[in-house]
Amino acid sequence: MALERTLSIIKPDAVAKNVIGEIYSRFEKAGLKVVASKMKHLSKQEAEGFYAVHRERPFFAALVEFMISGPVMIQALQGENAVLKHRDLMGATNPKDAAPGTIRADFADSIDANAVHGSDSLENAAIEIAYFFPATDVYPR
Ligand code: RTP
Ligand code: MG
Repeated sequence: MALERTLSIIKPDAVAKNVIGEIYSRFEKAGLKVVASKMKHLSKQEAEGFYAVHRERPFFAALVEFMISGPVMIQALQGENAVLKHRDLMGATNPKDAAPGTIRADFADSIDANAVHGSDSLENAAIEIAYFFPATDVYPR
């Protein structure tokens, strides 16, 4: 197994529910370490740029509006197999399909307000971490 980094976002719905600590605890118990972190209320331009791969999808406008509806908590996580491990902790995109005990099963209300984001590949993880954090803000450097 390889030591990887992945990007995690606790979305506005979960920040509003006051479960940042609960979600961080799940990361830590699974062996994922927070190596960069910040709270931010994204601008429309930042959210559109982050989800640019979905620009042509029918849900794009709703996704961007949701992501700018309140502050988010953004973190880089590091650990063995971090990308897949984090996706497993998150659960399926639609909380109706998310396995019991996953973050989305426990905290997401709908496919739109689905509590968390996680990078879907090692390649995208590097791009997404760099989108929010200069290399000097990820530890160890
Ligand atoms: P994320 O990028 O947020 O971690 O979620 P994901 O990989 O599980 O899902 P993705 O396909 O990348 O979609 C990004 C976000 O768009 C919303 N979505 N809505 N209405 C729909 O059919 C639909 N499909 C996707 C979700 O909020 C999803 O998290
Ligand atoms: Mg995705």
